[in-house]
Amino acid sequence: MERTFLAIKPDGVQRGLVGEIIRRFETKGFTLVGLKFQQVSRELAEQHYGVHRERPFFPTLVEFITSGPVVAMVWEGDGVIASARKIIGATNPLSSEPGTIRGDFGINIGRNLIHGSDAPQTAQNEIALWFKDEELVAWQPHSKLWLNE
Ligand code: DAT
Ligand code: MG
Repeated sequence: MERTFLAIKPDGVQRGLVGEIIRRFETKGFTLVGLKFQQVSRELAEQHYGVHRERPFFPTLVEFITSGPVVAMVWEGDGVIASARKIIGATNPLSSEPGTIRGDFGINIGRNLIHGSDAPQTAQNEIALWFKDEELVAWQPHSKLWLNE
């Protein structure tokens, strides 16, 4: 079953949007299989955003993601990687469609509330970076039969 890594960034936590953001993935029908609330180390932040290392915004990005606690999550479901990216919205909240998380709650690219893996390989790498195998829970949601034909 497909899995993706999502993280509510420090702005989402500080603005009291944790419940609202989690609700959107829950009510869509995806399954939560991993969840932790943590202060991110500089080392983890730099590894997570390693692909952006040479970009001018890299130092402020790392500064921001380590500035307060984040909610790290793994979600499961058919098509969850691409669907979660749609639910999250475009990178710059001013361009994100209303109805998306960034479109509904953000106005600045450096405060865009949530991270989501962008492809299967990235999802696999990010899940392994943030979670140990034993921190992920395989379970059968009772709603499964009512969500799938
Ligand atoms: P996304 O988070 O939509 O996958 P990304 O991977 O391109 O976007 O960039 C990672 C984060 O870096 C993004 O959520 C916000 C920040 N960022 C991206 N482009 C930026 C820019 N041009 N200026 C400032 N911050 C930027
Ligand atoms: Mg990205």
